Amino acid sequence: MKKNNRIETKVIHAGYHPSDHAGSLTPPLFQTSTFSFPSAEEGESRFAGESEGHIYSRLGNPTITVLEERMAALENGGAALAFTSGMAAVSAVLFHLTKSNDHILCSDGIYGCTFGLLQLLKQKYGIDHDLINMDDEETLRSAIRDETAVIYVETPINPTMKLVDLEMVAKVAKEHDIRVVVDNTFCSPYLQQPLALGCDYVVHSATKYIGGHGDVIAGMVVGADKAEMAEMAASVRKDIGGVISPFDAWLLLRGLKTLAVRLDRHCDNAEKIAEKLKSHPKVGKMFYPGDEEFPQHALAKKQMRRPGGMISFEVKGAKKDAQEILNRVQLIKLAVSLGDTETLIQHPATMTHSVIPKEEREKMGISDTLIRLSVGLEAWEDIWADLKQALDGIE
Ligand code: LCS
Repeated sequence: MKKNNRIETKVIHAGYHPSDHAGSLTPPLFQTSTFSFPSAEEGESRFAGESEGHIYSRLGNPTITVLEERMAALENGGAALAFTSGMAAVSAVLFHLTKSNDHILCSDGIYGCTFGLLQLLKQKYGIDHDLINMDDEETLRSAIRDETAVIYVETPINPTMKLVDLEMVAKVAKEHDIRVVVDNTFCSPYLQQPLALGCDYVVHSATKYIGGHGDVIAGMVVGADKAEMAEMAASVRKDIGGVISPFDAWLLLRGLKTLAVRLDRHCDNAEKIAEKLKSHPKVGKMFYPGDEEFPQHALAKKQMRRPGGMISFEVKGAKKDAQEILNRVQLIKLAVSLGDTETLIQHPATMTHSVIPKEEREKMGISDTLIRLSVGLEAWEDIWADLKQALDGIE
């Protein structure tokens, strides 16, 4: 396959050659834990890294390799590693890049379990962190310490949809020799490519848009530098061991084939739903990068191909009104997760971000009336009809 193929083509072909596998059109599922060696000498040379054959599926498996090569191609990275969950991917990259007493700078909003992981790193290894508003270059510069090893960014931030200017962050980080890790879960490589903007690592909860069908928990790390990724494979991934299962890798490869088609439809539907939500009398503030009044609309246009399928909004009223909307939807499913074919709705303050203390949560912009919607692939008219009846039903 040509390296300069478009992403719509790469999602289908990158990293796989049918001729390597008896012409099988789709990558075969190597559902095996181990690989037999033709001789003791060959076993010795594989363990010594002198020959290329497989050893054991925690160290490498042909189905997983296709997924990793495909994701590296999609993010324009040097190499990728697949993990058993998004959190396994996030923790692997942070273990890889930090040591005791280092410091991590974070965007002022992150997924609840990533927040939990940062507390754990602090308690156990003295790795401190600060969550800061990265809107302004000077604020970012002044928050950097001698011990800062990583800048960790979500953009859009889950669930407030705030954006971080990746080109600016990468530029500042380079001046200080700090690695930038971007959680690209909300966009997928189809909508945003952090490595092309100068960042060093991308992580994904592949559970979301990469898989796309709500049937797998998985994670990915893609690194710009192939040698650094090889080190990570040989240490953190091998010895902490959160490797994806071959079957889950196969499901992700199947999901990825339709990434571009799905994301376009997610974006089309979200555009329609946002337009309707904005003029509904029960809706207060809406947070959607595609909205012309969204404070970072220009940045969205600069670094995202399209605004994505996620919308958050505040309900006029109190927590009980937000909960009532969640109780009234029928077609839309009341569930955490996102990026699935089904439209999902949830209440971040009591669900995905409930582990974050209330005061900190409110600083991030997660109020008790905030609702997060992952717009699915159903007919947008049906999604809206359901949401409208739920909104109309509150006092
Ligand atoms: N990063 C982001 C931005 C996420 O939204 C999630 C999960 C993760 C990492 C962790 O991935 P996992 O281990 O679950 O594959 N986010 C969820 C959410 O918003 N609702 O349910 C899970």
